[in-house]
Amino acid sequence: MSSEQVAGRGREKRSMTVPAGSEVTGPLVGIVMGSDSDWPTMSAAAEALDEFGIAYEADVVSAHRMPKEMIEYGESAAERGLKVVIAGAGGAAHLPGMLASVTQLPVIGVPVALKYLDGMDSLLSIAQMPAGVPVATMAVGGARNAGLFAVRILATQDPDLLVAMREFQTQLGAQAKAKGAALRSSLKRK
Ligand code: RP5
Repeated sequence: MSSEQVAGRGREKRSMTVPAGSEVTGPLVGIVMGSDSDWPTMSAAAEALDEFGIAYEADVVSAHRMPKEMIEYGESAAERGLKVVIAGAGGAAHLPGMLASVTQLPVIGVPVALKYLDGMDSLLSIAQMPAGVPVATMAVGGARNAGLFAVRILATQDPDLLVAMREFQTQLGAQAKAKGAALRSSLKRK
């Protein structure tokens, strides 16, 4: 996957206000990953952001293979207008923690499962951060929740987004209740 900027679909794209007071549009969330091989997992974060009309950018920023660019990405993220960074990596997954060390933005880490160890290596590499440098670590492969968590962070400053999240949660509850009803009715038929 090449460097790309993807605007939110489905809802009107959300904009941000830069310090000078002028209204500009740009990505609010940066989705980065150690390799394009992480994208099949990480694309679920992008899909969740799309559902809420959140503009995002997505790129490969490898902590080990392109460390200088990785530091530059983290250092410039806030001034470029990003509000949240979602970082996914597999194996010795140092990308989320290293980004958290050079940005003041919230970093959400997604452990990507590789061929061996079922993603436990990725999970521990991302979760076991030293005090003072937090990373909000999702479940192994939990990129959809990373996207939804980013929406929740943005919703603290956006009443419309808060309403949209409430609607989403209501729908989620309705779907769960429908599953229960379907299960109960299938048991009655026996
Ligand atoms: C990690 O190494 C990446 O995040 C990816 O999960 C893994 C494998 O990368 P490739 O060899 O597929 O490029 O840094």
